[in-house]
Amino acid sequence: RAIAVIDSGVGGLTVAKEVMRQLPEERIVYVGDNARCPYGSKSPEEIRAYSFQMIEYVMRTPLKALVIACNTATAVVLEEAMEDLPLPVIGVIEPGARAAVQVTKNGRVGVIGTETTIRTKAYERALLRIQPDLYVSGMACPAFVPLVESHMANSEEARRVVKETLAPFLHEDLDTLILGCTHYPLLAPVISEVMGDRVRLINSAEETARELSLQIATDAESKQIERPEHLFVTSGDAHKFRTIAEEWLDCKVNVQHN
Ligand code: DGN
Repeated sequence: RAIAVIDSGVGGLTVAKEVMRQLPEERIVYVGDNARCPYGSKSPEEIRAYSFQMIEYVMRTPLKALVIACNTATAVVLEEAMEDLPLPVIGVIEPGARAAVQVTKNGRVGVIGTETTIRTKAYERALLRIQPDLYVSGMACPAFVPLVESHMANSEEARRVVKETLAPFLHEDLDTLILGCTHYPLLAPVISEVMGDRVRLINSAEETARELSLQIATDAESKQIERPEHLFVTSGDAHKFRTIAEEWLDCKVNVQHN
């Protein structure tokens, strides 16, 4: 049985990469809805419909667990998916929130994500459920995803955009910042440079893979597979997807269009 990782496009590859690193014996079936990406600016109804289409598709494969790697989709459908599906369903928001609460010393946490993720206040609710007296400040950063998608995460332009966008955060005395979007770990060096050493960045991808490893018991059958053959399915252009996936994951990948 495999681990399903679903996302609006390529961003969830940051989560898949962490799953491969932390659980190298597990087989991954990744589904990216590139044809309808980005989700960040779509309505909750659309995001719900698209997410459940991906879930229905991937549930045809025998699965151990389902990871909703997209922050926006997690914010909209996680609770419903957990109720409906007969297997562990892990989103990216709870693990990120839990890690932030453990890391913060002054109780002042920032969250950055897409417009929908920030508007739903899903991180804020998750954080305050764990520690009700936290100060939480959210900010939508719609310019960040296009920077990453156009391979500019390390450019001067990225530095300028990140600096300009995060400027209001510099006066909020935050000591922890949650990277609440799949793409942001790729901008982490620039974000860290702008926010300074005092601010710890929380990578939801890393925390999600950790949570997954706690929830599934690696069984004897999968332990015997030395190098599991992962499968990547995209609703968009398989060739484009393969180029990005091989660059981000640093290995050859098997991509299908569906
Ligand atoms: N995967 C989305 C997220 O984590 O919110 C980012 C990409 C998008 O759909 N805008």
